[in-house]
Amino acid sequence: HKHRAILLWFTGLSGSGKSILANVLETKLHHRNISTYMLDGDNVRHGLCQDLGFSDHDRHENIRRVGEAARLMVDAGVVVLATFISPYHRERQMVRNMFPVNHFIEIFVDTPCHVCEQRDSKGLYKRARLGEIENFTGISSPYERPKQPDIHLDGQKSITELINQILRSSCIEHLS
Ligand code: GGZ
Repeated sequence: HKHRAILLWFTGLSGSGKSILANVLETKLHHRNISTYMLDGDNVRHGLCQDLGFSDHDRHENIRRVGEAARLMVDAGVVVLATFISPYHRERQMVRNMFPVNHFIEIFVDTPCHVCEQRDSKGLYKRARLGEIENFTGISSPYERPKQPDIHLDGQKSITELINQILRSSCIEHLS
């Protein structure tokens, strides 16, 4: 059974919930026999982008390479789930423009910075406050909120609720 191949682009702050949502969604897609691939900081910043840090210039290059890699995978028929902070409009637009209309789905995981900082699952916000991490998004580097995301999620709702919202949205419903 052939399904449509698209890129699901999760954007939001560190700790907003991008990874967990993409992981749970990926499992749901597998149950529908859809082949997927996850692109995230962990598998990309250690390889394809290991020469890049978190300056504006490096983030731009990070997102550009991820977009191009995703394009190859979508060409190959895979549904790609990408989870990157991608804090700037410009880069998100750049990736959108690499794809045909409706093949790039921007999913904004909208969790306020103070909530992410309270969660601080990796202790990064604390380190950023102490000045141990430079250019930390939300603390010492900006995050430009998407103005018209394809899917806008309230990151303070439960994972189950948010997954259902994603699955109900027309772009995902018509995948297979
Ligand atoms: C933001 C940083 C930084 C700085 C390290 N700013 O919670 P995490 O750990 O796993 O997610 C963050 C990840 C962000 O990488 P991205 O490739 O998604 O960023 S971007 O899209 O802007 O290129 C965080 C960790 O890397 N991290 N330093 N200064 N996040």
